[in-house]
Amino acid sequence: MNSLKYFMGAAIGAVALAALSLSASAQTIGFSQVGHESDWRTAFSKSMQDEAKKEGIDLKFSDANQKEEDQLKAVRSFISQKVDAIIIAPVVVTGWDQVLKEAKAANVPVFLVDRDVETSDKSLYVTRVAADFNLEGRLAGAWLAQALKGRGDIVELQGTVGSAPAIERKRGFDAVEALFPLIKIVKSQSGDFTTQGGKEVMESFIKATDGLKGIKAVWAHNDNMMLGAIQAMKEAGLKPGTDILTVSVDGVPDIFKAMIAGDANASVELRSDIGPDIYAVVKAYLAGKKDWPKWVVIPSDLHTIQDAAEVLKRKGG
Ligand code: GZL
Repeated sequence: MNSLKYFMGAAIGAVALAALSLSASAQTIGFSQVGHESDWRTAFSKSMQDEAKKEGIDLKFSDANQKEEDQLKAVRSFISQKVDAIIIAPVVVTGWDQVLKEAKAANVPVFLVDRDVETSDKSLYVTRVAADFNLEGRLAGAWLAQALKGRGDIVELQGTVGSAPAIERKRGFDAVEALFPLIKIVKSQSGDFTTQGGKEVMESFIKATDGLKGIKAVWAHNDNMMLGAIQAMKEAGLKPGTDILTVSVDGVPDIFKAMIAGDANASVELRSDIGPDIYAVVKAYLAGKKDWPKWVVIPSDLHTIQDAAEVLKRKGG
């Protein structure tokens, strides 16, 4: 009996010691980031890096410059370095099963953030901390439907082809516009979530429609493409924000400056300061809380000129 009691005591002591040492020692986390394609992305990266410093996390940060092959390389490197956890913001939804299986085989827990993957085996990752892109598309679609009073031709600047935000924002927006048969997307093309991409696509739209003739609004899957489109419209002598309404997503400081200047109308804010939310989930998991839902949702809400100045101030703009 005594030997059993001793054994149990020793076992409990060892587990407690291991848990204490895990929480006391700095965790090493590998983070595979999409890139630096937009103001939102760079703000999100800053949140992850600043918060890691604050919490004493040893963060191995990899910027893939929007290339999936570089993300896959980074994740395999994190596995070989035996990090405590891997965080991935996957640039596109496909092509992840194999590397996620390698992480699972190596007992390295994976957390998805921001974007999403398509996989039949959701046990390959612990959870996903991200906004609801479909809701963001619906919020943008609902605002525009009422602003257009239910009728008008619009053009669309899509995000990165094959990325979860581009797929789901389009789905959400289209679902709302389907309720308004007199609202029609007459041109739609990807600007890859960049300012330059949005500018170039808008320049081609202006050329193809003889100066956006008959176009009442622009819908862009993120603010940076909209900011590029606004540049192109103004260079063509058009009046975005008045003759041509604008709605986009991210809520970056420059879109609120454009609203205040009268060049933009609405943006659905996507929180970028989510480093603390993400590390709270990862640290709780590493400390023993294993039962996470497959999606921890970060709220998004729509802003217009009505609260542009207040939001810009909150963002330090
Ligand atoms: C959405 C995020 C998108 C942003 C863009 O969560 O993945 O990627 O809307 C960024 O600014 O490029």
